This record gives sequence, structure tokens and C-alpha cells, in this order.
Amino acid sequence: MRYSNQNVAVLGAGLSGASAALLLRSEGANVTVLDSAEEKKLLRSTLDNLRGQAVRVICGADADRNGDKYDFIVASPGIDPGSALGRNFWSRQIEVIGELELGWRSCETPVIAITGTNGKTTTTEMLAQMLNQCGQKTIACGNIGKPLSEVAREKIKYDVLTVEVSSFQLETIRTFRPSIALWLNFAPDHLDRYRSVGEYRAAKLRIFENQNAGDVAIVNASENLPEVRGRRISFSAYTNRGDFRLSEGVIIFQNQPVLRMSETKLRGSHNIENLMATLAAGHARGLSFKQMVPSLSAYEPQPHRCEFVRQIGGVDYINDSKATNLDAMEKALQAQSKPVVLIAGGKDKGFNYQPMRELVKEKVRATILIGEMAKQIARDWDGAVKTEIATSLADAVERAHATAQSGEVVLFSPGTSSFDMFKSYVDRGDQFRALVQALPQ
Ligand code: UMA
Repeated sequence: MRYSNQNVAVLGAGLSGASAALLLRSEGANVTVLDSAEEKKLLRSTLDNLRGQAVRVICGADADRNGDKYDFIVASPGIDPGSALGRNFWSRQIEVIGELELGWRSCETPVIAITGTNGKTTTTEMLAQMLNQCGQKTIACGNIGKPLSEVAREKIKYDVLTVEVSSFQLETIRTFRPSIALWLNFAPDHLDRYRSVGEYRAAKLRIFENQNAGDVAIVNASENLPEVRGRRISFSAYTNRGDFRLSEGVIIFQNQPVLRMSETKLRGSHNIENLMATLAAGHARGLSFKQMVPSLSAYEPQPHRCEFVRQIGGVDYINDSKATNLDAMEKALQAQSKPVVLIAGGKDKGFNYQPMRELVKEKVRATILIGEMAKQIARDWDGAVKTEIATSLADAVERAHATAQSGEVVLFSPGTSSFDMFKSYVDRGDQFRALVQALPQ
């Protein structure tokens, strides 16, 4: 077994850490999982499962201070190297890898990896569905669904894995080498973790680091990316420079019409690029456009991404809880043709909302702000739009209901993460949907 008798520390007892620990156990390692949170704050079922597999679990301050000797360390993506737990382990002279790298080392199947600030999840899910429908068995995994370590441990036979990868996961790779790497787009995000936008971009660019000439790099032609070693296929909905481009509502590949947007269920320029990247990946996997088009035409947008919830008194309610950064909020606002009552705000991730000021002035009639960032956003948009601060999401929905007039749209597009008030963007979006469903007609 690959890790027989090795002592391994796994940092974080969430989804990634638990999967890494179980993979390591199945490969013979002695595993200790360390988590800064107090034991009572962690999922009992996860801890029971780990202990049942003879994994040692250390929680709270004991984890941050743990001085035991380990052969190597596997970090969950959410562990900031600068946190107390991170500093304890990164300061040692031993290898630290991430859960993605661990999964990759045990993985015998080629990988398609998808990164980008926005559109990763849509593209990953759409691509996986299309590959399966075209007879190439795959699973959407990684930063969504099952962590790569879990897929590797299960040893189910796939033709290829479709892996969403985040900058946090890419920070700690060593040998991870996707046969096909997709770079969808880039915009500032996660400035609570990175010292600069450049540092965030550098982490993401590592997706190409281990590729060689036999691999494929699918890149957004509007982005000024460094040279890549793999065969380059480019796309853009905004310029004519890509191998895939848009002309009169039709996606074109090297002068050949491939897919008419009106035949799909996706809207907005960002989704055109997601479709182009998906077509490029299928093409790189040897599929013909004729094979791919029926699946892409049938693809339904997922919940929480500009999801239409309900119309009340001529007002449309839209749930865009997946907008966890300003770039996603911008795309949601750009896609609106009616005046907007915007509900925004959430966790303070180290940026301000100033860049959205002009667009908000143009598209939004009133804003209702929630969460840690509410006061900051009110300052950033002062004088550009009418703003109110709500005490909860329920209060925000009530205020929006009272404010919005027939022919307008209530758009819930927070522009930042949810963790100040909710478990996740899914929890936040589910709560928004339920609150809207409960409003009187
Ligand atoms: N923890 C510490 N010390 C710290 C920080 C965290 O001990 O300093 C502990 C927490 O107490 C917690 C555990 O670490 O128990 C959580 O680890 P984690 O934050 O890595 O979360 P997981 O549950 O393992 O989920 C991670 C990804 N989370 C992050 O990257 C923050 C999930 O992505 C991913 O789905 C999952 O692994 C499986 O691969 C979520 C995400 O928000 C969806 N990703 C970001 C994004 O998409 O923008 C990057």
C-alpha cells in the first residue's frame, strides 16, 4: 500500500479533510485529523466515521498547538497557511500538499480540470452531463460534489473525471496534471485570503503548471495569459480572436456554425462562454459537435444562478445567491432589462463595492443591504442609489416586496460570500426562495 506506516496529519475535518483521511487510511497510513474548531462545533457523524476507521482526531487549541511528528501533511482548501493551524504545520520542514494533490496521486483516470472566478460549477456540471450523454463515463467532482480523494478511493471506473478546481486547491498542488485544463475567466475575489489580486491569479494559473505538449489548454481569448505548454484552444463571446467566437447569436468554431444560442436554455454572455468552453473540451475529447449539441440544448440552468423564483403583482423575484463576488453580480445586473430592486451584501471578503457604482446607478432603483458588508456598501453607493439596511434576509425580502413595483425585478445577488449569516450560498438561496414563496400574492 502506497502510504504503509507513514504518519500523516490532515488539516481540517470538513468534507475535504474527511475524504483525505479515509483515502490515506485505505492506503495504509496512520492518520491524525486536526481541526481548530471545538469538537462540539464539528459534525458528529464525520468524527464518528473517522474514529471508526482508526483515525485520530484532535480539535480546538490542541490542534493549533500539536507538536507530534508527521511524514507529510495534507491540508483542506479552507485552511489559510496564515491561520493558527496553518502556521503550526507550514512552518515545519516537511511536505504540505492539498487534498486535490492527494486525490490526484491515487487517481488512475485522466482529468479535465475547470477553473475560473465564475461559471466553474455550471461548466463542470454541463460538461459532465454532456460527456455522459455522449457515452464517455464521467463524474462532476472536486470543488463541487465529491472531493477528488473520495472519487479516487471509490475506484469506480470512469473514462475521464470532470473536476472543478478552486484557487485554494491549486495553491497546494505538486504534480496535479489535467489532460485538459479550462480557464474560464478571471476577476478579483478572495481578498480575505490573498494579499493581492496577483497572488490569487498566480494560484489559479497553477492549473497549467504540469501540463505538457500532449495536453490541452482551453483558455478565454480575452485574457492575457502566459504561454501554456498544452495545445491551446481559445474562446470568446466578446472578441473575434478565439477559435470559438459568436456571430449573430451563433457559436462558430473556425468559421463553422456549431450552436445557435436560441436553441439552448442558457442566457447571458457569460453562459455563451461557458458553452464554448464545454464544446472545446468535448472537441478535445474527440466528440463531434453534432454529438454534443442535443445535450447542450437540453441543459437546464442550476438553482441559485439567476434562478427565476416567482412573479408577484407583476414583480419578478430572482435568486442569484451563487453571486459570491462582484464579477458574478455584474453579470446578473447586465442580464436584467427591467428596473431592479437589488438585495446585496454578506461576508466581508476584503474588497469594496465601489466598482459596481456606475452599473448600479444605471440598472438599480433601490437597494436593500444585508450582512457584514451592509454599511460599507451603503457608503460605496451613497448618492448613486436609494439604500436601506435590513436586519435579516427575511426583513430584506419584506422590504423588497414593499418597495418593488409592477414591471420591476427583485434580484437577490449578494456579490460576496454567505458565511457571515448562512452555512453556504445554497443555504442562503434556499432561504431566499422559501421567503419569496411565503409572500402573499
Ligand atoms: N478549519 C480549521 N482551521 C482553519 C480553517 C478551517 O481547522 O484555519 C477547519 C474548520 O473548522 C472546518 C474545516 O477546516 O471544520 C473546513 O475545511 P474547508 O474550509 O476546507 O471546507 P471543506 O468542508 O473541506 O470543503 C472544501 C471546500 N471549501 C473551501 O474551499 C472553503 C469546498 O468548496 C469543497 O466543495 C470541498 O472542500 C470538497 O472539495 C466550497 C467553497 O466555498 C464549496 N469553495 C470556494 C469557492 O468555490 O469559491 C473556494
